[in-house]
Amino acid sequence: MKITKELALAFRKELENVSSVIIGTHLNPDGDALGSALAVSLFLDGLGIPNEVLCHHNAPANLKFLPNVAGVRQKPKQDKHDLGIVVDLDALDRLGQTEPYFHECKRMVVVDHHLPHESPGDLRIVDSSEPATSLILSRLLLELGANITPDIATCLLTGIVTDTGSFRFRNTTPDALSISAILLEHGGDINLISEEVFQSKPLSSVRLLGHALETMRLDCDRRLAWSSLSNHDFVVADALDEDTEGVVNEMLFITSVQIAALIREPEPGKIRCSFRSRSKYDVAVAARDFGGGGHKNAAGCTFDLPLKEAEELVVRRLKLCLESC
Ligand SMILES: [Mn+2]
Repeated sequence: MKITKELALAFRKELENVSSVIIGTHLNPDGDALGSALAVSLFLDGLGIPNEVLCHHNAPANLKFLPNVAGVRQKPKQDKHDLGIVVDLDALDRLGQTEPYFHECKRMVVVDHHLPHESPGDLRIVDSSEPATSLILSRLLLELGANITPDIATCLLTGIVTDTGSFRFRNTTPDALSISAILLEHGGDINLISEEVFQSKPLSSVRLLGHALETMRLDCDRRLAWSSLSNHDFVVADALDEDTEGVVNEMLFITSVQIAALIREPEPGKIRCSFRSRSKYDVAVAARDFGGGGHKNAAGCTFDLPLKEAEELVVRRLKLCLESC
């Protein structure tokens, strides 16, 4: 999305005369969610505008390196805020427990790259064809002539690198690379990001991956792969849900596999599903059927059902996805 002068000025206008800002992002935050939120926070710090980053969940272990991440809170320190800036989501319930604080704000700005869903916000800087919210924000800050510090550059670069799967996913645009180059020039630490995000895994995560692959099921001429992890599996591996990050991709890497799913019960009774697909297959449609969402090739949903039942529903639906192409 081209950030026009008008759009950048509209954003700057939202910041005029505000005495405090809260910044929010989605449940189970990923690199783009936290990278974007922290970049906005650091940018506002630079302007001397008091602000707080709120998130329902704590940062996962592999994002604990992000500048200022320790300051992310579940509840604001202060009561009233003039402006809410929400990044990387398009349905306010994805803010989880932090949602009410944003409703209390006089104005709301949304910066996002998901398919418009509820379309909240007084000012919306949204383009679903962009690979990462951090990329949209990078352009916005560049258009504003903002002082992009090394910390801001690292936050934004983290969002682009994680949402493009290190520039391997199909959403990797020329701009994803050229803006990343600019962020490197501003001191973005790509070595730190690579090491922390992709090359440090807790043992629990590797053990769980092993179990998931060992028990993986295949169907439809090996074009569909899935695995289910019970709560017992999590307990045995001493693992958290964040330890399943990347497991579903491993299944999609199999040559014959077109759609992969990971169905798991990280907490008793709480089922979470992640879907991944190769280019032409749209798993976001399947996720939306179950009240979830996401992107065409990466989506997810949750269930309040026994694991086995959720698995049956998911497998049946994904088979339809395969047949539809
Ligand atoms: Mn994102």
